Amino acid sequence: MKVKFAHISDVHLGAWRNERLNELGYKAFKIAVNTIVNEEVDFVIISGDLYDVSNPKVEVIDLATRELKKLKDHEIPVYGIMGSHDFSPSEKSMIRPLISAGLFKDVWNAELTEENKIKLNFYIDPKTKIKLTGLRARKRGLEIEEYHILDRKSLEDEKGPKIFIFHTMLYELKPKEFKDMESTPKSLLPQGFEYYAGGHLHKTVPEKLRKDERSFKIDDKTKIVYPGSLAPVNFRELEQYKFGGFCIISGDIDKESQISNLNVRYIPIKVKEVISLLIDCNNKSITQVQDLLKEKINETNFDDKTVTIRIYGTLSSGRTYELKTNEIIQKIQEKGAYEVLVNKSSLTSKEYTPISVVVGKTNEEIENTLIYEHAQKIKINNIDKKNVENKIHDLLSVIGKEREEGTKVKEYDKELVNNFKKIFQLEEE
Ligand SMILES: [Mn+2]
Repeated sequence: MKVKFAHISDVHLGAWRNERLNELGYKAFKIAVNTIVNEEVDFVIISGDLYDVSNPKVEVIDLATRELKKLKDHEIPVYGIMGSHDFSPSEKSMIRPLISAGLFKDVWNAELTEENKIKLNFYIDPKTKIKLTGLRARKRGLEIEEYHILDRKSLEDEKGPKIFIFHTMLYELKPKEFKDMESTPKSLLPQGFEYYAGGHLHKTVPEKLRKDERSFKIDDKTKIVYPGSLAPVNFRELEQYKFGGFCIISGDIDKESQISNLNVRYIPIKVKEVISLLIDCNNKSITQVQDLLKEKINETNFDDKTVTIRIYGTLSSGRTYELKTNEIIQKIQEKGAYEVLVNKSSLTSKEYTPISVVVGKTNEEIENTLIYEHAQKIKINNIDKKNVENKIHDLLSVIGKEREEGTKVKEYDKELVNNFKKIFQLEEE
């Protein structure tokens, strides 16, 4: 039997605060859907995080509904599970209306057995008779404990071609740069499935899918696939990956002998070219960095490109805020860039040396020491050091105050701003 299906993951529609960058994500999803229609696949798998939050804004829900409807009109069913981002413990995920409308089939169908094990039931694709099941994610990787009580035997005993959909990092496949990400060992997955459709990891794994070959024959060692995010969803992904994509799996499955001969192919989606500048500030003065930036901006072609600029290192003199992000963005936009993102999170200055953290004391004492040391290093006109110290304490206590039950967000915000004004003796103009 010939089969062909698409595997998408981590779309994160609406993940950016910046609408121009969200547009790129929407476009990537539209391109993916059009490609899938043209490829005439039997079905689509979405292994979690279609949405960036469980209750996205109307534009996002509208777009997802419209695009999934296209697939339905072409009689291409969509199977999936909820990811860590679009799952809601109170069942208030906006994936629900998609399920109700028959645009998305949630294959997570679990029951608790008498032995306190989780038994997963299969859904059979009407056309190919492939059996699908999966384990949805929960917030903060809480689903990991469920792998330990998974009734693997019933899953492994099930006859016929099977696909397992999951949204969890597997320890053995974890790339170095994600070493702190929670994961579960591969051995906790049920064995004997034809394909394991992974989600959660935003990097494409196996990595060779993004290299020149972009396609390989699946064997026992390579049948767990993470396509990675469909489009970059944060600064780091834009800078490192530049683009996202999804997978198309095709080949033969022999239903009787359960021998499969499948091929996986990566489809990159490049909506806009991404250009990334790295500005090393180590041992440079503010003026030197400004000159360097000017030179780089002058010599680079930004036409209709998405631009990321990472400014990092330790300035020999000057303050980090003297490199004005807004001005940099404006200059590059004037040269025709589509959108510009500047990251200064790893920029420091020698004028602002690190502070020693004293161990072995209470949190409060450590906090007091840190604030004292900071205050000694900050120069603000007309405010003496003791006063700076007090103001930091005041600010922290204001920020630390939680909104009380019953007060509106607006009132809370107003109160916060009022308190700031009091601390800095600012008057409304
Ligand atoms: Mn994700």
